Amino acid sequence: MSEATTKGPLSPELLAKMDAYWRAANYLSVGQIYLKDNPLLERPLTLDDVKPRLLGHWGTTPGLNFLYVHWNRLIRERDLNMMYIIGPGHGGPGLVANTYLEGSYTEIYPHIEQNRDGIKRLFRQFSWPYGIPSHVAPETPGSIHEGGELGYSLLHAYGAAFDNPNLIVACVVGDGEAETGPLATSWHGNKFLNPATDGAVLPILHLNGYKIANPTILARIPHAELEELMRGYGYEPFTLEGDDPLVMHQQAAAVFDTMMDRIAEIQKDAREGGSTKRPAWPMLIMRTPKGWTGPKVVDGKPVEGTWRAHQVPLSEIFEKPEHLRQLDEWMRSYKPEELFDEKGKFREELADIAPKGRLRMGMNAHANGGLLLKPLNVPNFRDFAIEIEGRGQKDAESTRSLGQLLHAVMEANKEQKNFRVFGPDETASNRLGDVITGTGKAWMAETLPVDENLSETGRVMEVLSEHMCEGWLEGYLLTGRHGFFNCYEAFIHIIDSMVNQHAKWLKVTRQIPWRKPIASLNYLLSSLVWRQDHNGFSHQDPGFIDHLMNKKAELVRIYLPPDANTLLSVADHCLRSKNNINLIVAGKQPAPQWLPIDEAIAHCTIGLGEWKWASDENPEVVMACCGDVPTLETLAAVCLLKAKVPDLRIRVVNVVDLMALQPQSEHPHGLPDEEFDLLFPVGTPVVFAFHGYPWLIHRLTYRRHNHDNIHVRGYKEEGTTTTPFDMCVLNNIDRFQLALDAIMRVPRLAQTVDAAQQWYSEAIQRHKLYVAENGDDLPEIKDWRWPQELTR
Ligand SMILES: Cc1ncc(C[n+]2csc(CCOP(=O)(O)OP(=O)(O)O)c2C)c(N)n1
Ligand SMILES: [Mg+2]
Repeated sequence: MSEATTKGPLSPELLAKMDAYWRAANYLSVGQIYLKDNPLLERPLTLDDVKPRLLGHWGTTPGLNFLYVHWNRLIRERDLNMMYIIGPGHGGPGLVANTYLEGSYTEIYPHIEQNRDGIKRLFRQFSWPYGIPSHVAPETPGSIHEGGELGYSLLHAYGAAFDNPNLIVACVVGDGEAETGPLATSWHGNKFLNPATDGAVLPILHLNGYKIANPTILARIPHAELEELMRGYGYEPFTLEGDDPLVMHQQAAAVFDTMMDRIAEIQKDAREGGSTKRPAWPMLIMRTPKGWTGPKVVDGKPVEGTWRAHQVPLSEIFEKPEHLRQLDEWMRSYKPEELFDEKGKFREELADIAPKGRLRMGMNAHANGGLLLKPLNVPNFRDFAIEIEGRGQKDAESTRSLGQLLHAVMEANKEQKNFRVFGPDETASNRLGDVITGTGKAWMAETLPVDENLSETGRVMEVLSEHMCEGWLEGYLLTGRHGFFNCYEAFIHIIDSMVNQHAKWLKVTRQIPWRKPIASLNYLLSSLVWRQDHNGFSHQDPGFIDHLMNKKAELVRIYLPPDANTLLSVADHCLRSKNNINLIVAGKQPAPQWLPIDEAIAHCTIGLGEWKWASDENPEVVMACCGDVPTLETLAAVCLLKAKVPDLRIRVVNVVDLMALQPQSEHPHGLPDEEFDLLFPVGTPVVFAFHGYPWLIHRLTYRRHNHDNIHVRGYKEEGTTTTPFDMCVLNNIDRFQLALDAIMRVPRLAQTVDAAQQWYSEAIQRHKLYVAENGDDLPEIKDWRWPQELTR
């Protein structure tokens, strides 16, 4: 060893062991991509040893492995509680290799033994049918992050660090990943992280220079500019650059010691010195070659240090003998005989430098959040119920009651600090303001006297980025806590893709016995399509319901409570549930209140049911509704019908739990067919007013016996800035339309259809003229109340 390589904090012995450890991780990573046999290279490689399909990503992996070895040293020397999140999750083989070397993999999967057979199985299972995925995944010990879809690593890291003061979350951000919108905004997590009460996030920008086929932006701006960028985000940037492994180990050890010391100082200042300043947390820019230590040149073209190293650098093993030879040479360059004994066991003296027990990153309990999950204390939601005196006589903002419940939940969990509310600047606008009082909103940036409720210990997380809210909440849930996300209905689509990934994670974890259930991901969508009084078309889109509906039935719950008491009951249920994605859609505008709390609870428990107080025996038509505005319009339509055809027998059915409409075979909440048939008798027409796109109701009910008689009205993409009732008219979900629909569907009223159509046209014309002239809805519409004499 030259003097240059021995200079640094690592003793020559430790340096040699760390380098050998890193070589072992690299060896096992390459082996996973290529080999199905001959795992220790005890004979020259032949084509029979090589997998028929070469799948996986080499390029990012050596850098990730390098960091793992260094985290191991820091954990051992400083007794750290550390998690590792890798943004380029396609570096999966690296994390599998490292958790194998530290022993956690074998503990969780005993068939992957610490010997030749075990390594062979480890190699074979990777990217193999029914084996393990090529990315980090729920199957990977120590991971809370899939990383197949790039962009969310730093958000997950911050989410994990909130309220975990003793945790350090090391997070690798790919330089390509850093170009994504969600990642680009995530650097701002440091404006919300409190060094006294939260853990630390240690971002590593992995500047290997390339993506799949292109250079990365951040690798091609002057280094000083990149450092300025990071300083501008409020970090203290450190740099590590080079490609000589031994020199790099020493330099890395030195820089990580400095960074860890900085973190310790920052935390001490805040925890003992009482500093409330926003610190400049350290971050690292790590400039190393893509595919470091891999083949330098293949077929005459440079590979190491270029984008060509991204996936499988030698991809024509079966076509080109030279590739097989190069693979053999590459794998032997790691000197496997020095790393594994004759039985294939990782050599004791090398294994010994890894942390032990729960300190191993593959065994960190935070990465299996369900292990740490404490039940949420949910106070009695009946305390916030609205008194109902006469159906629909009193208006209330339903979400305001929910805000009171959420505030009480905050208070009840103040000690255990495991509940946060997330929202993109809309928590107050969504009438959930009560949750902000008391605890305040998290904020570590500057404040001015004009600000309200900003606090470094705030527990409501508000930032105008749906990506940040979603990513933080996911990280918070995945590490064993509880949360609630409120958002405008139209803009929740921004995180469609993120919820997809979370749904995949939950689906897979349900099949993995060692992954314990985590708290559900809860959404409240408010500021709904029907009531965009000053925003209009841009703010109108109920399609997130359809989006979630595609996910695995066992995961997804969708609720449309029609009033405050049903909302409270639904929210209570969601806050207590596990491993689900719960979507609640509820309006924030003053609206009539229908059900006393006991009735609300009973109604929500079944998920749908007849509102007997508004219904007749032996119905000739069923007026069904789902959502608060459709419920109002339906009841108003019943009232119109009663005036026009006093002896018409009508049943009102309200649906809170959309999933109950499906057959039981499709969803665990599905109503049994016999009960469905009692509610919607075969042959009886159903006029169904739905909050969202109408086709969804057909999709959910197409197997029901009475499906041919279900006629749905819903949002059909007619949006604008207009009056609330005119929105209904534009989409044909208004009370006049629903009443006309009923008349047109009831056979004995066939003779009256022409007259009813005439009546409908006149009513709509009157409405249109009035709205155009007065800029507001007709008083008889606006002030309409359910007539008490119609209550049975
Ligand atoms: C959101 C998203 N877009 C595109 C891809 C396809 N993709 C997979 S890897 C990759 C390049 C990643 O580059 P980088 O983050 O620099 O990772 P590394 O160089 O460490 O492999 C791309 C574009 C993806 N996985 N996710
Ligand atoms: Mg890259």
